Amino acid sequence: PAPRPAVLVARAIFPEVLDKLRQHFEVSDNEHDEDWSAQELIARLQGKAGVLTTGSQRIDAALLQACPQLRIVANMAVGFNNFDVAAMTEAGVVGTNTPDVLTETTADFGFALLLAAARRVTESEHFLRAGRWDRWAYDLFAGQDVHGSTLGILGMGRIGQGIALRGAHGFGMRVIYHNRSRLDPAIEAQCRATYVSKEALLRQADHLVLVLPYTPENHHLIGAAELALMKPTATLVNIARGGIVDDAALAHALRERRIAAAGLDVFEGEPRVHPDLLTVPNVVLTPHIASATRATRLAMAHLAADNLIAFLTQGRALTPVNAPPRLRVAR
Ligand code: 8YV
Repeated sequence: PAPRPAVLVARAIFPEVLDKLRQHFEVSDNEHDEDWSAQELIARLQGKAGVLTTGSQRIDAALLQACPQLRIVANMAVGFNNFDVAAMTEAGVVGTNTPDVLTETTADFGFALLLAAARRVTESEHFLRAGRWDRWAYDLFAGQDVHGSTLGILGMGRIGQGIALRGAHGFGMRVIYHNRSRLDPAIEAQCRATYVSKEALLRQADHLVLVLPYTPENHHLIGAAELALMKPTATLVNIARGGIVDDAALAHALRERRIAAAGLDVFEGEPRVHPDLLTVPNVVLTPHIASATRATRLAMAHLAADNLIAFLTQGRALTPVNAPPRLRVAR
């Protein structure tokens, strides 16, 4: 029989998913979830036909050239801004992501951050834990209403639509959105969402949720000028990617109360967080956990593994993000 392909699981992962991969491949893993440098990753990829990785490991032309046997990179994430897609396509390497399985969980979390920021949940909890709650007061942590307000969504893909559905049908919100392209009218009707320009979105939203992919064009899409267009009572939520928001400008706008509050799950240069964000009170900060329920992370891991299995045993990935005209051949 032909030797089994070798794959690398580059981050620690569910044992049952490793076991499944071991049924098909010679598997090397990262049991202790070490933070490998690009050089270490390249060293460990030698002789490997596939890799299961996450958004924190960059797949670029230099890596592809240094790993000539690599044929597929399976990201355990829907976002794939860690891929140089053009370089992968050029090299004949397939990239895959994990769409759909995390949509509802991530949309739920968008609302968790929106509600927590608008209603000042963590800020008031810190106050209580510090032993400072000694009386009722008419304006104690008075925040902004969510129900019946205007929900703005920037990026109306699967997760954006999940947020829109929750807002329109659960909270009676008026939904406006901006996207690269307008949605099909049937989907707009289902989400009760109206397409507006980016400027109108910024001006009209009471709560603005960012759910768009991070591309070079989207770097600092929300900076000082955009924040200045927003209502002073507005909330900004980022569950997309750090880098889409200029974190220094946001911290400044929050401190000056140019906007009321923010909820952030992603940061420029994470896991480091801009020090100014750590000291402003009106921001809810979470460590990139929007997809983190056990069930969803397990589904993501299985889908990433199934992509490796489908591609390396049958030549067809399940959820590819590119379609190289000439695939690398096994050697
Ligand atoms: C991942 C995410 O957990 O899917 C994405 O794009 O941001 C998260 O669900 C994270 O990127 C780790 O890969």
